[in-house]
This record gives sequence, structure tokens and C-alpha cells, in this order.
Amino acid sequence: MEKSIALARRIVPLAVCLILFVLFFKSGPDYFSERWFKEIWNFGHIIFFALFTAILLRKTPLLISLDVLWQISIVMGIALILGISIELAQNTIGRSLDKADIFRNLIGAWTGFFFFSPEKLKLRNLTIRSGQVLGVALITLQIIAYSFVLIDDYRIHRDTPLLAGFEHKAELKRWSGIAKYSLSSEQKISGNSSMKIKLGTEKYSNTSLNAFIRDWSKFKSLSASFYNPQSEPLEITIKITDIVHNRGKQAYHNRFNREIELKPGWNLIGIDTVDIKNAPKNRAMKMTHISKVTFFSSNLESPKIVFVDNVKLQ
Ligand SMILES: [Ca+2]
Repeated sequence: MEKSIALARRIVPLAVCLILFVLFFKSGPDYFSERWFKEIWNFGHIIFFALFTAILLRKTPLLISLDVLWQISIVMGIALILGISIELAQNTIGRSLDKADIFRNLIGAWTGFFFFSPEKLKLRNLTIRSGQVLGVALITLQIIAYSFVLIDDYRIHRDTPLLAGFEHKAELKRWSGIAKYSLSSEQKISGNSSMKIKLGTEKYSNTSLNAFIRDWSKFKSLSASFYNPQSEPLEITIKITDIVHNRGKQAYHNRFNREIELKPGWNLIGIDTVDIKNAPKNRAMKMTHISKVTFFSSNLESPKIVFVDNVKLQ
């Protein structure tokens, strides 16, 4: 029995380490995966580098023979270089490059050393405890950040069919894009605020909603209110894509695009979901998995402002 436990203690960390390393490349979330899945996956980096560091410091005689400060420096250096290499390799196979993962790798290596390496015993007790407290604090911060994502995901479900009302700053984390965007109380159609978008003169200046309820199959329309503060009309395009488009070649004819002209002042824009469903040329849009809603301008002669509020399904 004791032999089996000892054997399991040796094999399990190595097996978990190998599985995680393969999963860094073979499976896991991509750019279009759900946030809760992407964020939980990040903990894999911490676990992998904690185990990898512990194995290195138990199985590498050359490393074990060094002074303990050299050991820490080398395992942190390995985590940094290997982590950057993994991120660059993932980037070439379509997985997103995440600089925060490199930091998580360092947290993993640090906790691996201070919790699981027998080599830590060469340090003073106070130093070991301080190292462990720092490791736990950094992991706790990661857990707190993850809980914020789960809370916002709960809000998304609670507020549906409203996709974006722009009443909480946390909502902005659901958006991305080249255009600068912020919550603003200057203009609003409901509540206290809307989103102010500063469209630039790039070929495409865009902002996209990435996190929202995916299944639009039971809704009849999408609506949004735009405020154009300029004295002239402003042309923007609304682009809606599903997961098939985003994980495919992202061709123009394989998504929904609608150019709209915003007159000065408020504009209520409505789009029938039937039009969205029938927009791709050679297939029906996957209405059970809408992936992204984008507003963009193209080739503006000068920067423009637009406000958006009350993006909702009906
Ligand atoms: Ca609002």
C-alpha cells in the first residue's frame, strides 16, 4: 500500500504535467470561447508550472547542486522563457497570445518552489513562509479576478434580453475594438449612461460586443439606440457573426452586415433576426450561437463621436 502511494506521488504530478502541456496546444479555449472557460483555463498555467518546477527541483541533480538563490532564479527564468515560447507557439496555431499567462507561469513556478520543492528547506523558515504567503496572495488575486467574470456572466443572464444598457463599468469588459469607448452620462436613452465611442480615421474603426447570451433563436429582433452628436449624418455598419463565421475564414458573404445612416440626434435601429439568419450566402446563420456584434465606421475623413445605448433583443 505504502509503495503504491509512493509510486502515485511520483507518477501523478508527472502525468498531470504532461497532460497540461499537451492541452496547451491540442485543446482548450480559443479567442471566441466563453470567458468563464478561457479564464478557468488560465489556472492550468499556474498548476503546470508549479508541478514542473517541483519536478525539476527533485529530478535534476545539476540544479539541486546549486545555491538555492540560483535555483529560484533558474526555475523562474525557465518559466519565463518556456512561457513566452508556449504563447508564441499558441499564437501560430490560432490560439490567442495572452501576456497575463506569462505572469501566471511565474506565479506557478514561485508556488511550486515554496510549496512543493524539498530544496526550499535550505532557506530560513521566515523566508519560506514569506514566499508561501506571497504565492497564496497572488493566486487569491487570480481567483478574485475570476469571480468578477462569473458575477458579470450572471448579470448577462439576469439582464437578457437587454444585451447592453451601459449602467455598470464592468460592462465595458464585454467589449473590445480599435475605437476608444467609455461609459458616458452625456447622452442616454435609458438609465444613467450610455457608451461613448470615438471613431477614428482608420480603414475600419470598430467596437465589438463579445460577451452576451448566444442563443437568439427565440427572438424576433435586435434593436439599439444611437446618438449622433454631429450636425451631419454619420454612416456606420453593424456586423453580426456566429461561431461558424468566426472560427472559419471570416468571409464577408458569410455574415450579417448592414450599413446605416445615423441622422443628427437619437436613432432607433431595429434588425429582424430573420434577416440575420438569412444573411450568409450559402447557409443559415447559426442563431443558437451568435458570437459577436460589431459597430464600425470606415475611412472617416475626421474622427467622429457616437453614443450607443439599450442594445436589446425582443
Ligand atoms: Ca443606459
